[in-house]
Amino acid sequence: MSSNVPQSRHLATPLPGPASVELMKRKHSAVSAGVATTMPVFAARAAGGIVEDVDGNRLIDLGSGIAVTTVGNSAPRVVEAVREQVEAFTHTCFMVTPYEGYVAVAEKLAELSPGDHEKRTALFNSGSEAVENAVKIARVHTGRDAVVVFDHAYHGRTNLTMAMTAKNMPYKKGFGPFAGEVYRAPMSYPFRDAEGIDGKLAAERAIDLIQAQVGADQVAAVVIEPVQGEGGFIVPAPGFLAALAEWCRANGALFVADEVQSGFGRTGTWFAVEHEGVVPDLLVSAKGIAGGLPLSAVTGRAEIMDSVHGGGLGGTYGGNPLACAAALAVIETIEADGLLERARQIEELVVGTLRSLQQRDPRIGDVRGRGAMIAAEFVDPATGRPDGALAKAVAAHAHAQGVIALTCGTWGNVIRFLPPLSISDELLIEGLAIVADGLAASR
Ligand code: PLZ
Repeated sequence: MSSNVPQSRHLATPLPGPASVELMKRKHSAVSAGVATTMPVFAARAAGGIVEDVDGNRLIDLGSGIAVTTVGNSAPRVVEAVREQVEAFTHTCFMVTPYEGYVAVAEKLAELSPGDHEKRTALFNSGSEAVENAVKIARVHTGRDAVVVFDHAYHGRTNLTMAMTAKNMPYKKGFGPFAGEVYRAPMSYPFRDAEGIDGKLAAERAIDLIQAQVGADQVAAVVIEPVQGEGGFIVPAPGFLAALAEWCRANGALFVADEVQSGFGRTGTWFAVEHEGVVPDLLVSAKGIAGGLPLSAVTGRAEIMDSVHGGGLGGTYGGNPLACAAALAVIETIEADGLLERARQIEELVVGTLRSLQQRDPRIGDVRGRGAMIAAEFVDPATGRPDGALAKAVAAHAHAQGVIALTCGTWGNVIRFLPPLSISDELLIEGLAIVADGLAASR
C-alpha cells in the first residue's frame, strides 16, 4: 500500500466529528441540496479497506465509492501511472491529437471482454454517457428505435438514461418528460418470482411482452445489467440472460450488457455475463475501470461499432489521458494481485456470514450476489413485504459505528456489500459484525 492509512477502524470523535460538521455547514450553503450524501463525514484520505475522515476517524469501507475503487483507493500502480501521465500532458482531446493510452485501453478491453470476435471500443466519462452511446450505436446499426429495459433497472441520470432507469424517487421525480422509445419488461427476480419461474420461463414472460407491446422488428437493443445494481443486486435466474441474448440474435436486436456496476472484476470474473456464458453484442463498462478517475467504455462487435459515421461518437474529455493511464494500471493490478480470485474469496466470506445470520433472523429474506457484490434483502417475515425501514436502521447503526454500508433496491430494503478487493479479511469480518449488531439492535 502506497498510502499509510492505518488499516483499522478508529473512532476519534462521535460521527460526524467537528471538522465534518463545519464542512457540512459549508456544503449546505454552497452545494445544491439536490446533491445528497450517505454519510455526513468528509473524507481526507483512503486506502486498502479504510476511509479516513477529516477528524481522524477511520471507517471500514464496504462501498468502494459505489463500486468504483475495486482495486482500492489510491492503489499504488494507479497513483504512479497517473502521476507520470499528469507530468507528461493532461489533455489534448483524443479527437484532436490522439494518444496511445486510449488505444491501449481499447486493446485491453477487446482482450478482456467476452467473445473472441473482433472488437472496437469508444471511451466516455460516466456510466450514463456510455449507456447513452451504446443506444446511439445500436440505433445506427439496426436502423431501429426501440430500447427494451427491465423492472428495477438503473442506467443513469441523463435524460435518456433516466427514461431507462426504473425507480422514480430520487432519480426521476419531476425531471421529465423523458426520452421516448424506451420500454420496460419484467425482470427475473428469483426471490420474488412465483415458485417455478426459472430463467427460461422468466425470459419467455419478458419476450412475450416485448413481442406483443413493442414488436420484435422494432427493437434496436435489449439493455440489461447482468447483476442489477441500484435495483437490489438482483441476480437473474440461470438461463435468463442467455435466452434474451438468443432472442436478440434471432430477431436482429442487439444484446447490451450494462456492466457499469458488475464489471471489472467486481463479481470474480472480468465481467458478470461470463458467469452465464453470454457474449453481449455491446458491453458498457465504467466505475471500476479506472480506480476512481472518470472513464467509461462501450466495447462491441467491430461491425456494429464501425457502423457509426466518422465523428458520430466522441466528447471533449472521453478517454482522458489520466483516466486511461489509471485504467491500464487497474488492469495490471487486478492481474498481478490476483484480484478476481480475491473477489471470489470475499463472496465466500460475506455470503457465509450473511447466510448464518439469516438462519437466526428471518427478517433477512434473501442473501444474493456474486463476488464482492453481495446483498441482504430485508423483509417482514410474516408477509415477505420489503422492509425498507429496517435496512435504513441497520445502515444508520453501521454508519454511527464507522462502517460505510450502502442500501439499494426498488423499496430501499437491501443492504449491499461492495468492499474494495484490497480490504483485509479482518476489516471485512469486523464490518459485517457491526452490521449484524445493527440488525440485532433494530428489534
Ligand atoms: N449503469 C448499472 O450502476 C451508476 C449511481 C449512483 P454514472 N450507479 C450508481 C447515483 O445515485 O447516481 C450506474 C450503474 C449502472 C449506469 C450507471 C450510471 O453511471 O457513472 O453514475 O453515470
